[in-house]
Amino acid sequence: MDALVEELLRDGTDPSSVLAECREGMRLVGERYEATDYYVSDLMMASTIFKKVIARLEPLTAGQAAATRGKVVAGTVKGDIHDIGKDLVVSTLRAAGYDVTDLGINVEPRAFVQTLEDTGASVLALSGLLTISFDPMKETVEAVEAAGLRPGVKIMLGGGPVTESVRVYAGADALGADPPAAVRLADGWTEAAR
Ligand code: B12
Repeated sequence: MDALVEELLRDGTDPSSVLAECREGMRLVGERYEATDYYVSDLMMASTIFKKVIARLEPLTAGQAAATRGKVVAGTVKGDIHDIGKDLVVSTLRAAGYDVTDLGINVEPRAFVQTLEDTGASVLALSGLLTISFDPMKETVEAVEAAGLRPGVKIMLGGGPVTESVRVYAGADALGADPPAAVRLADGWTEAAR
C-alpha cells in the first residue's frame, strides 16, 4: 500500500484524489464487514493502512485530509478500558470524512461534556464492553443534558453487550451495531442539521 501511494504521488496524482480513493476503499471494507464477507481483522488491517495513508497525505493536502463532514467526540466510558471496537469506529468515521476527537478509554462524563463544548461537535459516540458500563453511559448522557447541550448533540452507543434496552435506559439517541452503522447515524444527523 505504501509503495502504491508513493507510486501515485511520483506519477503526479493529486494527493486529494489518492485520499478519496482510500476513503472509498474503507467504505467498501465496511460494507463487506457488514455483509460478513470480512472479519474484524480485515477491518483492523484496513484501518491501520488508512491511518498511515492519512499521516502521509495530510502535509501534502494542506489540511484537506482533515475532515469536513462534521465533528464527533468519541470514547470508551468511565470504568471500561476496551478500545478495539471504539478505535475501529473512530477510524471508520475519520475515513468517511468526520473530524473525530477521540478521548480514549475510561472517560469521565465531565470530560465528554468539556470536549463537546470545546470542539462544538454535534455527535457523541460512546463505546462500552462491560455490563457495568451501562450506568456510566447513562451518567454521560445525563451530564450532556445537564450542560444544556442537547438536542444540539446527538448521542450514539455501541459495543458488544449494548442493546436497544440499554439505549433506552441510558437515554441515548441511537444504537449502532458496527462502524458502518456509526457513519450512517452521523450522516443522518449531520444532514438533517444542514
Ligand atoms: C479483548 C478483550 C479484552 C482486552 C481489551 C483490549 C483492548 N485494548 O480493548 C483486555 C484483556 C484488556 C480485557 C480486559 C477486561 N475484560 Co475483556 N474482553 C475482550 C474480548 C475478548 C474482546 C473484545 C473486543 O475487542 N472485541 C472485538 C471488537 C471489534 O468488538 P466490539 O468491541 O464489540 O466492537 C464492535 C461493535 O460492538 C461496534 N462498536 C464498538 N463500540 C462502538 C461504539 C459505537 C458508537 C458504535 C456505533 C459501534 C461500536 O463496532 C465494533 C466493530 O464491529 C471480550 C469478549 C468478546 N467476545 O467480546 C472480553 C470481555 C468484553 N471482557 C470482559 C471482562 C470481564 C474484562 C475484564 C473486567 C477482565 C478482568 N477481570 O480484569 C477486563 C476489563 C477491565 C476494564 N475496567 O475495562 C467480559 C465482559 C463481561 C461483562 N458482562 O461485563 C467479556 C465479554 C469476556 C467474557 N465473556 O467474560 N478484555
